[in-house]
Amino acid sequence: MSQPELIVGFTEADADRELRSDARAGLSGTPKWLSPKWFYDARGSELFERITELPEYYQTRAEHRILRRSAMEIAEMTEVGTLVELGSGSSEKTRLLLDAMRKNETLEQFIPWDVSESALRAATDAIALDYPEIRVRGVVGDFTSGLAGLPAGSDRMVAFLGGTIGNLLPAERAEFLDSVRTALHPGEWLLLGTDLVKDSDRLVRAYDDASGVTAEFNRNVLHVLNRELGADFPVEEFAHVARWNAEQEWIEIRLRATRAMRVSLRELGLTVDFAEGEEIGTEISAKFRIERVRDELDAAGFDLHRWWTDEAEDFVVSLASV
Ligand code: AVJ
Repeated sequence: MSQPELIVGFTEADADRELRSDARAGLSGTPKWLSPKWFYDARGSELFERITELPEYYQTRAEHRILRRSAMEIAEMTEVGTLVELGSGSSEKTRLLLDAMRKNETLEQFIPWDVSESALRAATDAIALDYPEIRVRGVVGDFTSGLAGLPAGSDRMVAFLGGTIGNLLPAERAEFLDSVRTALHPGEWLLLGTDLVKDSDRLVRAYDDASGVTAEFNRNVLHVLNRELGADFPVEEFAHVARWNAEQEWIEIRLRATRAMRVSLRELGLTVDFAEGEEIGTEISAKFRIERVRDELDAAGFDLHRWWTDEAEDFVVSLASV
């Protein structure tokens, strides 16, 4: 087995600098806002893994079913030599694609790309062990700010699964899709997973589960600020809020201060006042209709070739090319 390579384009120090500037900007303005990317320290990543197993959180299972059914077809249609996976995390579902591409004997390298160096190391080691004939090169980086540094190639597929594109606002999505299209050559591919608009009660339950795991996941961002920035958020005094925004067709996750309070962020020399009931936005998770997926891909210069949904039409995986 060849040793997996790791290209570090984003260090702990970069992450720290970005957390500081995000926290300062997000907590000084109105309404208050913290980016969902700060959920994912070790505990946050573990809580997210637990979310994927909740009865209410259908997305991961739906996407898995879709890929189980379509992976061979995807491999045959695209015959790529390089698979790039953005936000790869544990790369579990990617194995379905790797297995199909291996059967097809075209795949030469796998490039998982993630901001978390620790998650990436674990994933690259595991994949390199199980797929010894594939070259594994991990990239540590924040792909939302562009794909500059994407290893060159001419027969690549970028996979962005899990519905994570829903965390971006429409303008950010357009910019992101444009940067992916710019990084790719004609004939190369994008495989995109998006959650679909559905009954709002089901959506809200998926983000406000009965056992409270999502609430813990949401509050975890305050633990991150307490630890990394010497803040003194009384974490348990923030309530988890999940709301369906019918106009924008996205779920909004927030943390609501249950009393008036003043919080200090020692490392930033910043104090932040909260009114009772004041909320911090921590995430949007946009839900799509297939026409919108097509329109946004089209606007970014992609051609949608095929898409697959699960039986309940909860989720869609789309295959597009430049
Ligand atoms: C990892 C961004 C796809 O939006 O459903 C799960 C994160 N937040 N529960 C999502 C999440 C609350 C998740 N993504």
